[in-house]
Amino acid sequence: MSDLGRLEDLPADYVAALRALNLVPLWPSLRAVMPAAKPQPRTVPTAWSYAALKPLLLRAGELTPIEKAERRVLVLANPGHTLEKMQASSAIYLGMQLLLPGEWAPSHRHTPNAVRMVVEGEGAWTTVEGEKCVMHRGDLILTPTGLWHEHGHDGDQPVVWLDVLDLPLVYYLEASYHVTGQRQAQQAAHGERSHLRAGVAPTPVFERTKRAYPLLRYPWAEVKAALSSLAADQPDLESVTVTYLNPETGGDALAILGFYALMLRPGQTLALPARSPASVFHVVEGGAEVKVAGKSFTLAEADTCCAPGYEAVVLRNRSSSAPAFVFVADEAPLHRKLGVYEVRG
Ligand code: 1HN
Repeated sequence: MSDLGRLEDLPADYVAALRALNLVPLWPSLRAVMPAAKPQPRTVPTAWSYAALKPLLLRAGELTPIEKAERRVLVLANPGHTLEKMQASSAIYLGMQLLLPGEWAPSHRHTPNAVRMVVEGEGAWTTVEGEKCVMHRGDLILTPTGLWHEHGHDGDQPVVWLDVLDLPLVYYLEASYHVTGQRQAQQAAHGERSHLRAGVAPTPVFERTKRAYPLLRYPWAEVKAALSSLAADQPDLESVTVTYLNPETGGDALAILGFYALMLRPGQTLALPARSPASVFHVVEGGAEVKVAGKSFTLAEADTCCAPGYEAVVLRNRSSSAPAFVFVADEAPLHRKLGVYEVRG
């Protein structure tokens, strides 16, 4: 590969004349915007210990009332992007949110898509377009783009959940904004009652408009049961993984980020191929070791880490007697839609 001309090789008056007309020569920057063979991601492998962050999150509960925070969140920021950018990867935002008993995080809607993975505590709920979604540990609750949502808490202990949003991407697109609203009236209809039976889905014949997101709450008990059955039915299956789907379209639950749950059998080591999307791993039950790009993280229950794209990831169950369950988020739906999705052996 030939060396390309540098900016310093050009006469200063020429560069100044270009700049005055808002013009830039491509060749000095061509290799930076399109590196050879593989991107050079800013995203660095990073892990966040729940035990370490929890006291700081609880302290936020003392320091800042919910009225002053709206959403009381500590952002899991990737230092490779600089902390101020508040991103875990180029498209993924992660945050740990605290809601205390009796608190209410007011209704709003916004363009970024969000999901919540419940980490700890009972008694909280999220209302999405009037549908009350109770929050138990491990449940996944969607708040898709444009839908009203608010959080409340009728229990007596702090509740913490992991927020995963496509905020960095939507912000980059200059498409990020929110609208605040009134407290929602809660309706009886529940997508999870009618949409959670695998194999059949409600089929509107006369309805002109379908809800784009018919299922908003994916209870952990159901997901865990699916993984456990899959593992028992297929003893030789290496990757015991399920995808959170839209039950009416069969497509990904949300348009930009993908969500999955995987089970590591006792003692199992699972080598995932290098794929173009960045990904996030959050331990729901058990303990796991994650190796990526020369880094190794020992994760306990409720710990979270992120991995850049284009790197192989090795997951290992730290227990030889119990399965481990891991929630995964990645940028695969986005990469597929853009045509840049790759798996590299
Ligand atoms: C948001 O609306 C929530 O509704 C949580 O709980 C985190 C981070 C950035 C922008 C909006 C929520 C958020 C957020």
